[in-house]
Amino acid sequence: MKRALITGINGQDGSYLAELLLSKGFEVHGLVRREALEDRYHRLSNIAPIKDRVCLHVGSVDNHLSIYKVVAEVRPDQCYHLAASSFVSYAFDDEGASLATNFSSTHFLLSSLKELAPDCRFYLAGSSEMFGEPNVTPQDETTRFNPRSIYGISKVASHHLVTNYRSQHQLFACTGILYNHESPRRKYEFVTRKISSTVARIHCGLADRLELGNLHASRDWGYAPDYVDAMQRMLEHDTPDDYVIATGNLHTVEEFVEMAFSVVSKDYRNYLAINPEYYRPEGKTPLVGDCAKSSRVLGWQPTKPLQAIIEEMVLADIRLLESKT
Ligand code: G4F
Repeated sequence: MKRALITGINGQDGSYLAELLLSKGFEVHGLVRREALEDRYHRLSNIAPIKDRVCLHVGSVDNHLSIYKVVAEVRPDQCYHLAASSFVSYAFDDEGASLATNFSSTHFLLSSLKELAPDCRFYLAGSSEMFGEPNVTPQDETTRFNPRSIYGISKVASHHLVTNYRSQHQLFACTGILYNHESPRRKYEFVTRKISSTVARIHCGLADRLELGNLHASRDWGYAPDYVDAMQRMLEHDTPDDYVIATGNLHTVEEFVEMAFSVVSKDYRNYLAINPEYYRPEGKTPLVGDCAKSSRVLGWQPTKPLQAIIEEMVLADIRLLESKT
């Protein structure tokens, strides 16, 4: 039986990936912090339905020794590095912590795998933020990186580690350059979940307004389960490489809001308020991806249109509220 190790296993992507790997017959291992084990209800909620089928290891991605020990114990065939400080800020606040965690953790994993499991296939969760302010649109694997956030910089630096371990140490290592991907498991600080959860609260009579920042910001939003499928395809392919994973469709935050309110048959203009506190300056060139290579080489395609993703998110948030009353 093949073994997979996932960092960030309880996150949106980690939990969908764990389910996918279990369905394919993998033995699934996850790295979690000690406090997550003590507070399973809140911190391990996404993997609650599969908790008896995954093997959790206590450790921290900030700590080389702890990574080394887990890799030594699991000796994985595939390793997915999804854990990261992932909120995007252009303010460069708390830059040391994000840089250190995102870059060092990639290094700790790659160096441990090289010593202990050199045949293990490695996936790094890269991001469209690596392109930051791109010089072309749409972006593909040949587009020059030009990050404008600490998060983007940390992912570009990590990606360079991946390509070096691939070429210098013959590790099967890939970076997936993933554009925004959403689901009912998205964390609340991201705009899509903020919108779906607030629409649900408004629908249930628990809120009367939705406060957002830049409504004209646009994103290429896809469906998280499709994106974890792409990760797995990368590691199952014959040769290691890097891939853009995106839908190629751009929508504004305002369009997303309108679609979310349409799920509960309400006019969004009656509820929307702008709060400059949430405003983030947009780049001049929109981040929208060209997934032709992943489609051609991996046979990957996005499966769910944005309206259907939004409907799933809003209905799930309504069910969540109703289950609490
Ligand atoms: O949902 P967001 O916070 O996601 P963002 O910054 O695009 O980052 C996400 O996707 C990246 C690409 O895959 C990942 F690398 C990253 O880790 C994360 O998963 O913001 C989306 C857009 C932004 O333009 C933001 O300015 O929504 C705009 N926005 C407008 N009002 C808001 C709000 N974003 C948030 N979080 N909250 C608002 O009230």
